[in-house]
Amino acid sequence: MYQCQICTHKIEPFISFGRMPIANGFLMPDQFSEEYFYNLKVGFCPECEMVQLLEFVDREKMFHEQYAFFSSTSSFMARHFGMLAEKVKCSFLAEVRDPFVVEIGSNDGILLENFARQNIRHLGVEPSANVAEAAREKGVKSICAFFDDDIARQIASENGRADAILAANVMCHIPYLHSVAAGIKILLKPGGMFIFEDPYLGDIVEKTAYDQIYDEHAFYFSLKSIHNLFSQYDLEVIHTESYNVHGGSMRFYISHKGIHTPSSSVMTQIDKECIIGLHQHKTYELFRKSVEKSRDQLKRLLLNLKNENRRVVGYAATSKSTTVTNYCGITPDILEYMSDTTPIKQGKYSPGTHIPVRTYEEFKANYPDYALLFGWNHAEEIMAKEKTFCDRNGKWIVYVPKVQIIG
Ligand code: JHZ
Ligand code: SAH
Repeated sequence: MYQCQICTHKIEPFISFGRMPIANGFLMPDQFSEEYFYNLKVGFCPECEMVQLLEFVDREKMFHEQYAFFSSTSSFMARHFGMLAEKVKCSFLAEVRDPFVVEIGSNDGILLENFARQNIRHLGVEPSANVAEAAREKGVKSICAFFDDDIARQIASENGRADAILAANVMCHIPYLHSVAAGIKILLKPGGMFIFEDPYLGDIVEKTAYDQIYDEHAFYFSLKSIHNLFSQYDLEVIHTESYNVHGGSMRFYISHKGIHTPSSSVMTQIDKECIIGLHQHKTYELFRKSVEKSRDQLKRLLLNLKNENRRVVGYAATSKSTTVTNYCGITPDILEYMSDTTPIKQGKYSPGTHIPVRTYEEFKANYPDYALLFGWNHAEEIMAKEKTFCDRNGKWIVYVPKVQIIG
């Protein structure tokens, strides 16, 4: 029996992907024999409505001094975070004397650099030492730590409380969310705002985006599940916004209870969640069926192309690709290599399936017949810069929201 991380109620499992390696655990051949695996399974809590992993990987195995994901690999994301920073400055810092901004999971400083550049007091809390160092090189103040209520207390006593606490694509990574919520309660000024965004459960379900499910993503948030958690700490969701980044994300604005009147977006979103059925187990059973169908179609397509002797390579060695390659059985005889712009991944092999990761230059120098778009969430950015690939008859294979060939 599995217990909910949030409310301890019994969880209803609904999908299992089998044995999985660490999504960002790109490795060298001498490490193949000691590769770590866990069981990737997801369940739904009928009590507090939180969708969550059933087995967790130790955080130190995922986030460390060799962390492979650098946020600044996407120029679209840099622009997205530039706009978030402007919004925070105009809406929440403009009236404050000497404001202070804290970011949880600040990575290479993609968001905080927008505050550092204007000498706004800021602090990033980032446990992966290599990306934290990259942020420091840009002038972003970063401490190397996992955020929790102890760190919150320490930051508040050393710097005072924060006017804004920001967190992008990190809240869903933290299994011990009670400690995080308690930390927010401690660190946030009475009139301050906690703003965070993560891939949205509604988008994952509606688009069959099963590759968002991997070790780092402990939770898949709905507004209802977020409301149920934070209301226990006298914190309330006062506004939500949807963005199309990372395949569909939800931004939550949270403040101390009773300070702001919630906007109409909150009730509208709760109603939408009821219509999609995010509160019902049967929605997740249907999701599982769609995932299995998607896997079978992708596998069949790739095997057909192999039989026709077509060259197929992966485009972007994303974390998400680890779920797809392992779950669908995509091996080096099917996929020649994966091209990626991140130096730390290049020359290594993909987790579990051991497909070589090569440079982007290699892709450009000798275009394949097909590119399997593992970075489908960046399709607009990627397709805009890969016009030559299409002009030379190259075709894209995408699998979200459905398996199809484009081009
Ligand atoms: P991208 C990571 O997921 C991990 P990933 C994490 N768990 C999460 O939630 C999100 O980020 C926020 C490559 N790339 O952004 C670079 C190209 O090669 O979808 C990166 O290796 N060419 C924290 O890994 C990878 O894609 C390109 O043109 O699924 C990043 O993939 C672009 C744009 C990217 O995140
Ligand atoms: N905010 C960036 C980075 C997301 S990657 C963006 O949206 O692109 C997630 C980051 O959170 C990683 O750099 C990881 O090291 C960090 N992280 C993981 N657990 C954390 C925790 N408990 N506290 C703070 N950061 C954490």
